[in-house]
Amino acid sequence: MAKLFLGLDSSTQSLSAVVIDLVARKVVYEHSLNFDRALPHYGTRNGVLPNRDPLVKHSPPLMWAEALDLMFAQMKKDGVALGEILAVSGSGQQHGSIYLNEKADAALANLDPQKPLVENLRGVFSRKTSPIWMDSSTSKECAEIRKKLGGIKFTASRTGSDTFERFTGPQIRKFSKTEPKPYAATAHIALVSSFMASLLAGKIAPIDFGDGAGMNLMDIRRKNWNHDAMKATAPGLMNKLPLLAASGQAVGPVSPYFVQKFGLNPEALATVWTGDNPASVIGLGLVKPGQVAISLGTSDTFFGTMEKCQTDENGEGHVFGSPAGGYMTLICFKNGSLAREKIREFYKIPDWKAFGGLVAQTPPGNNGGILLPWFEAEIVPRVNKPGIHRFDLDQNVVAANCRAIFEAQMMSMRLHSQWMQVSPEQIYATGGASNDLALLQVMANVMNCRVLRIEISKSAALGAALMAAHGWLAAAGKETKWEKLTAGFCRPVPNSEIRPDKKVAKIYGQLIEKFAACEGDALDTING
Ligand code: XUL
Repeated sequence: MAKLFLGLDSSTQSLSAVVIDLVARKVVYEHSLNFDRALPHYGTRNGVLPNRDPLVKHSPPLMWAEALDLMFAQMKKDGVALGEILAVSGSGQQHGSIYLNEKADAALANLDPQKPLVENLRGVFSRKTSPIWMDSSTSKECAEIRKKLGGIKFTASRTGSDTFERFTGPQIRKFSKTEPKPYAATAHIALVSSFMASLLAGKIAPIDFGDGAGMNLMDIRRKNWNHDAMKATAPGLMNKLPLLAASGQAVGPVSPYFVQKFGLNPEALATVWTGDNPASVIGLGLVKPGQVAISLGTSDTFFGTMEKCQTDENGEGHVFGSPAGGYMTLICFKNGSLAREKIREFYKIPDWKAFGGLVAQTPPGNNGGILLPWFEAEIVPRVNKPGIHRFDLDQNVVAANCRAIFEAQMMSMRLHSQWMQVSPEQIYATGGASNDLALLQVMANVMNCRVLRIEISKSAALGAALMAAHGWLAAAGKETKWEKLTAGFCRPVPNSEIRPDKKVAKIYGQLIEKFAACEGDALDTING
């Protein structure tokens, strides 16, 4: 008999669902619903409400609730055996916050299946819109909280990250300062993940240790709310935050709303959700300390798992709780594909194959030539003034500049992930540019470890389905090892392994010092 688990991912632009069968060890259903197209009456663009201030990015929480109704209706229509689903979990875009008033508890407990969720939720919000992770309007609040917590190093070592504009704490502070009355009327603050979990559970759901770490409010080591951080953020915050719990942990049976309306099993478990990045870590199978994935997208991101909590004293990288226990890191390099494409365009190179051919014409290490490709303000390292910096590199030598961008990006990843004190055994490469073999070979050589490609389109929703299975097994008293649970679901692309060339790796082992010095010089010049 099948054992079905549902994972949902409420991201910026869409809601996705993945159903897995744990017995057959495969994905049996997947579907995505794009907010702009499926719910045009909210007027969002790419999931975000237009705003005159380019720094302000909000979304309507009712849209996310309505999408949940639509998704269940679609699954029912598609013949998904909803009555056989044993547990539901999920993930949400990180950092976004929802503000509920004192009517929320009763509304959640009495969701009426005769009415849509949107009607059931009328009047429960103390703030109509939700600031999301793309919002960067809280620089002032970031500085205020950081100062009260004792600077970058202390903020990072207590909460897992320095303060960042998109993090929930600075967002809550701005709301409490600019709209004190609606803030005072707020009985519960939820993250996107815990809001969606609350709808499914029919009660306020906990925030998990993964998404909770994206708030600048959770003590990253003790995994409880940090009093100093709450005090530095806003008055009376303790009473507005829900409990913290492990992702996948059972909250209770699903709300009768979903049973009566869509035929979900009344015994199906609603569980604690997490953030999309922590869920992706599970979906990609990074469940053992030392496992690392690099996603090569518009921005490049470095995900890694760690057993012990190490924080970045420079405050560039983030530490979140991992749903598999222990910790994970997320380091985001903004000038990823964006910068690679700029170089390709600048030198008028027709395609990536030709680009790889040019890289091959130059020796690894580029005869010491270094390029710092900060086409856009960079997150890691922190660079506020965009600019391209060249060291021992002639702008007119095309091939050397092509190699230089690949080498710079990989050396930057190596340099800025050292604080984790994790030497990866292997790296999973994912994202759009991960089919570029020339780039992956540079990655293997710079990181001095094997690189394997992995292609999972809905890694967060898959991770959430696996979290649901883990939570259900735990509730039944059957603790299961994550490695066993994820095996078979997350497999690298066959024959995709790229091994490092030991001689070349040695060259990078030396060049990294020069790279770090060049970066230091460039930052000194920028910062005056
Ligand atoms: C992570 C972050 C984004 C969102 C995207 O810190 O801000 O990756 O989670 O959904």
